[in-house]
Amino acid sequence: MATQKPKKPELPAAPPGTSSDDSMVVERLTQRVKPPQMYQVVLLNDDFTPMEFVVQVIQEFFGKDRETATQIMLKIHLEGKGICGVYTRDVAHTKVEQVLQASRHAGHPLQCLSEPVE
Ligand code: TYC
Repeated sequence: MATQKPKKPELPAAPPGTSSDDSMVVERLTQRVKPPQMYQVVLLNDDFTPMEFVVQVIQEFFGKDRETATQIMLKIHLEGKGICGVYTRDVAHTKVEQVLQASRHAGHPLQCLSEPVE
């Protein structure tokens, strides 16, 4: 008599989302992510930093053209503070550090901060 291959016992079909053996079942879930919290970078007015320096800072670090930079600088001068740009947290933090370093290097007391957008 020929040797017979042992037969695997038949298992009932596993219900959807489960597995009848040890393999892993990965369900495809629709991933919904919230947009990141954004941060606005704000410059504060002071009585000492030259207007021209502020305009150059806004152009260099916030990518504004000269006219827009001048408008933002004048708003800060008249109202006490103004938003120069809105970024994700780490980018906003880096902008603040860059502005503060450039200001200290030039010997100006210009203040810059970032805060979460509502
Ligand atoms: N008030 C400054 C002046 O009269 C100009 C200035 C504008 C300073 C904006 C800071 O964030 C600032 N020279």
